[in-house]
Parts: sequence; C-alpha cells; structure tokens
Amino acid sequence: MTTPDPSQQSALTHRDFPASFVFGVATSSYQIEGAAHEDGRGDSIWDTFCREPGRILDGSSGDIACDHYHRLDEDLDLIASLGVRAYRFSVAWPRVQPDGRGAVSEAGLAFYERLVDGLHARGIEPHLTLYHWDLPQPLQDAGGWVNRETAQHFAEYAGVVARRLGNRVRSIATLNEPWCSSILSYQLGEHAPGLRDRKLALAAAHHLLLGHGLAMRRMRELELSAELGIVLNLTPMDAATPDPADVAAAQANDGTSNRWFLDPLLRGEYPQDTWDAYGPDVPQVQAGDLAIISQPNDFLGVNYYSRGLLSASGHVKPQTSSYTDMGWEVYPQGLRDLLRRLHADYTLPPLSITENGAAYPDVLEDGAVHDAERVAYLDGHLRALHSAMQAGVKVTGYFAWSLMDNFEWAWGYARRFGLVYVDFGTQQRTLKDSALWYREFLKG
Ligand code: IFM
Repeated sequence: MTTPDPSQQSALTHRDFPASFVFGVATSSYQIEGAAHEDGRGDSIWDTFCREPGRILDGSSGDIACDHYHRLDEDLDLIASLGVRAYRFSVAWPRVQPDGRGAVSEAGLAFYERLVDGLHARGIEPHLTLYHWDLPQPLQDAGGWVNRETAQHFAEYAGVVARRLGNRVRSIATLNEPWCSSILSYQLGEHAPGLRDRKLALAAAHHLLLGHGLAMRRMRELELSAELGIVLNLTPMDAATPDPADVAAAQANDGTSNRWFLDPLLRGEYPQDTWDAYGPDVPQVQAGDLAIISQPNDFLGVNYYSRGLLSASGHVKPQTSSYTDMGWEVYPQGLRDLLRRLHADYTLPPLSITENGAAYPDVLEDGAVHDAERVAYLDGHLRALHSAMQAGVKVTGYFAWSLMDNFEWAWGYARRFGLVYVDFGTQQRTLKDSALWYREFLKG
C-alpha cells in the first residue's frame, strides 16, 4: 500500500474532530533536555548506557540533546507557534530524586514547575509522563526493574511529583511504553541497561506494571484534578497469509508485544497462551499484584507507529509498502485496525494517541525542510484515527511525535522524528513543512 498524497484528497482539518478533542506534540526528558549534570541531577541508566562503547549508533548521548533545559522559554514559544492545544513531556526521575529514593531536589521540581507555568501562560495544556525510561542509576545498581522494590520507589516518586504538579496538569501517565523499558531493554539488549535475558525482562515487565499500579494508588489518595493513566506502544500483528502457521505467528507476537501488557492492565490477568509459551521464564506474581495493576485508569495512551506482518518464518516486509528511516512500514490502516480491535476486545477508558510520527532523512536547504513524506504520514494517520472514531471508538487526543528532532535512543541523532528541525551544532530550530502543515490543519 502506498501512502496517499494529501494534495489529492479533500483536506482533513481539526474541525472534523469533536470540539473537545486535544491536538498536541510530544517529547521526553532525556531526548531533549540536555543539562545532564546540572542542578543536582543524578545519573540515569541512559547516561551510563551512552558511555558504553558501541551502544549508540553515532556514539552520542543526551548530555546536551536539544539543550531544552536552557532554552525552555524559546521552546515553549515554539510549541505555541504551532497552534497546538497540548504538550506532552516527561519528568526526569533523577532530576527530582537523584538517588531514585529519599532526598528530593528542589531545583529539579522547580524546572518542571516553570515548564508547567510557561505552558499555562501560553494557553497550552500540560500532559505529564512520570517515566520515559530514565531510571536513576542507583536503582539500577540495586537491580533496576528486576528488583521488586523499584516499584515501591516509583510510587514514592510519583507521589512527590503529583503533590507538586498534580492539580496543574491535565493528565499524568505513569509509564511510557513498558514493553520498551522491559523487553527491549532487558531481553533484546537495545536499550539501557542493555541486558539479554528473557527471564529478567519478564520480571522487569511485571515490576513496571506493579509500579504503575502502586503509583496510581498513591496518586488517587491525593485526589488530584489530573486524569491518571498509562501509555503503551501497541503494534497490531497481521498474518502474512491465512495459513494457520502464519496466523499462529501473528497471534504469538500479539501476545508478547500487546496482550502481555493490555491484559494485566485491563483484565487483571496475563494472557494464558503467552504465559504458557514463556514456560519457566514467567515472572513471580504475588497475591494481590494483578488487582493493583488492573485498577481503573482515566485514560489509556496508545503510541502507534507501524504494524507487524508475520509469517511462520518471521517478520515480512511487503515490497509494495513504503518505509520510514527506521525501516518501519508506513501503514495508517493499522491505527484504525488497532483502535477498533481494542474497542472490541476490552472494556476501555477513553483512549489518547499519545505518540504517532515518522523519521525521515530531512535536509535543511535555504531555511526550509520539505518533508512531504512526513506530511503524508501524519495526514494518513489522522484520517485513520478519524475513521476509527466514526466507527465508535472513543479517542480524546492526538500527539504528534515529536515536537523537534532529538536523541533517538540507540540511534543517537541519526534519526529525525521532529516537526521542527534541529541543527545540533547551533541548536537552531526550523519549522519543517510538516510543522507548517500541522499548524494549517489546526487552524482549519
Ligand atoms: O523516540 C521514541 C520515543 O521515545 C518512544 N516512542 C517511540 C519513539 C520513536 O522511536
């Protein structure tokens, strides 16, 4: 399937969505802030990981990143210039609690307070994420997410942030993409802490979910005005053919990538087929854990980038499809399929598309970046979202990933997801065509 050319279709605008629908842009702390060693910020596992040779494609780190910490006002003006109603950001745990427990850094909290103040001053809703992967290194030294106590420390940290900001932000998500901070990080070795052990990864995943539940419980006690929930990266898994072996492969991948997180959160149980397939690697689940994990959420954040296409021999890449710079298939229909499937299979809180976007090898020429492929990507996915909503799925928001080019984890600065181009030598920001397109979309 090729990506539709938006110029050939009737224009979709924000007016096609309900008036209450929230459009925004998203970032995360380690990917943009820089100032990695300032104002008492402790090391996170990503600081450590970036120092290990060979971990990051271009040998870089988030030490400076987009220097957002020092350019807060400029960046807030940038966000406002797009005409978005909301901004999704994450709090760096090691800025707030350098050791991951105990002492709280006033300077760290003050930075996020300034950020929230600056958003309010510009009429933009703050959407806060507590954990976008930057675990304080001292907690990793004690086992990281494999250690059950990390879940308790996370709940304590959630309470600290929520007490300060929980009545001033529109939403708080506990975790961003626990699949990444467990499977990708402890089993596949691609993200910090870079381990390759499935049993450890499944323990980490369980403790992340437990941490979510304990943090929810802690924050509920505070009776905050913020809506509380969690963000999952979900990848619909299609079978390449109706052959039962291909269908079984798709089902198995759906279990490990999606249902392993959805089912405990929304049904209070792990999916039996995947549990059986994991054999002796399954996590130790204590009595009461699943009740804590499955307490009600005010929203579920869905991050969608692409689908998986499976045959019995592994992932298939159709030649007729187009691909982003990450090698991910451009497949807007997958977003509609995913949303409709969630709606059919689960009892859901309102959904929000908390990330959606694409990396392309952008070039800055004469002060412009003509990223037509990203425009087509965004347009196609907004159309797919709109169609799912027409079919009855309740979705309350959409956040483009990302506000600006940033540190793309193991890819360093070699992949650009921004609507805004960042020259990492000068830190100059330039609106790409996609940013101008989004602005027009929002103006209608
Ligand atoms: O950059 C990441 C983000 O941190 C989490 N979701 C996926 C994005 C693109 O890889």
